[in-house]
Amino acid sequence: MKRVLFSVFIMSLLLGACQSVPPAPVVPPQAKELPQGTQTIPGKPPVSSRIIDITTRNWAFSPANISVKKGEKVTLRLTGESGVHGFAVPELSINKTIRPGETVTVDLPTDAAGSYRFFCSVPCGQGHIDMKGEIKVEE
Ligand SMILES: [Cu+2]
Repeated sequence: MKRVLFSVFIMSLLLGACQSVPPAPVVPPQAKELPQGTQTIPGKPPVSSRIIDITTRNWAFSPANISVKKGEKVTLRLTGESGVHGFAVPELSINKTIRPGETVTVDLPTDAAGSYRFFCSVPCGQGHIDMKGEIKVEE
């Protein structure tokens, strides 16, 4: 009788061991979508940057005065409302053209404190000369 019980015990162990456990569904790792304005540096975790929205229209930038902190990660998001305009910051090697309905992003270098003038670099009509502004990078 003991033998029978022992056999049943062994059989139940074997059956239990053979029971297949359904494998956990493997979800393919998908490229995580990073929020807009996120900058990635190889080997470093992504850093979110502050997005500053600027609209371009006949004949103004809005806002025309921008303040950022030195070393801050900043992305300018330029959206065209009317007219074709340029956004030029020669000291920061930035020169972009923005058309109506178009959005152009540009990472703003903030490694050096100072005041940087920007202006429209596309001849756009009578108010062209008034299209200017200033970026302040503060310590
Ligand atoms: Cu212009």
